[in-house]
Amino acid sequence: MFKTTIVKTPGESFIHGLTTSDLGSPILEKALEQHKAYIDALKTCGVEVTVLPNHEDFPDSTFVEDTAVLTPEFAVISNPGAPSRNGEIFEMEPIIKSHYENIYYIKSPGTLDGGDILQIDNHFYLGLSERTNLEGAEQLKQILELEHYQATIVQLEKFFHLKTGISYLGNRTIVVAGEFIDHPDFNSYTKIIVPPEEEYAANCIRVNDYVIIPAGFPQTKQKMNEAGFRTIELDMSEFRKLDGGLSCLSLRF
Ligand code: CIR
Repeated sequence: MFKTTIVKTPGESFIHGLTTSDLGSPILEKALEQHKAYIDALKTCGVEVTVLPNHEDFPDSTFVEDTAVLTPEFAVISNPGAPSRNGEIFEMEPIIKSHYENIYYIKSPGTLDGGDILQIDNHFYLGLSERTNLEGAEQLKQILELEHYQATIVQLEKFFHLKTGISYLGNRTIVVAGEFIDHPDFNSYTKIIVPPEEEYAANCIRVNDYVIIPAGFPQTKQKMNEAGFRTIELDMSEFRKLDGGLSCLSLRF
């Protein structure tokens, strides 16, 4: 069960955030509405939501997930791999300190984005991506093993972040797309397979009794519902334009 979440309002500079997509510039007003709906959905799931104000120096800082890895016992402040995002951790650190006593740090030359870290029960999967390097992943692996978790490092082929292509729903069930559908590291789980045309729906979040999914992906939604998961759909169009998904917009613990 999650009790608490942290989100951060997009600022005016949000429209200049990093992207690899060709979906056009986000519309700020729409992004703000979608962000409000996201907060409402989290509240429906029964969690407290701490809303941090926008910070104009950091266009991507609404994607708070990348700044930390949180567990019930300890927090790890990440070291985001994009230079324009690295300073986001300094604003997040005091907030995390207000919730945790046991805090670790990923240190340079290690880099790590929270979007590359997937927890499945007591096992973490650490993606190596454009943002998370081997040094960063190995630092986190050591921390996790010290804290009695298991950790597996996974090399990404095409996905932006690990969680762009895989999510954990609970009950040993994962949602997988693209390179993760037949990936040997994930073969022991029950899989909900996302078809190529719905790939964006592979990033979804289980929050207590619900799975929050992006709107507009009916096949994936149906498969989740048939597997017994209750879904809440949210329009994510403006965050998608900046390579952002549902998990990126919150820290959950
Ligand atoms: C970036 O390039 O860093 C942002 N535009 C998107 C970050 C998405 N975060 C995530 O998947 N955890």
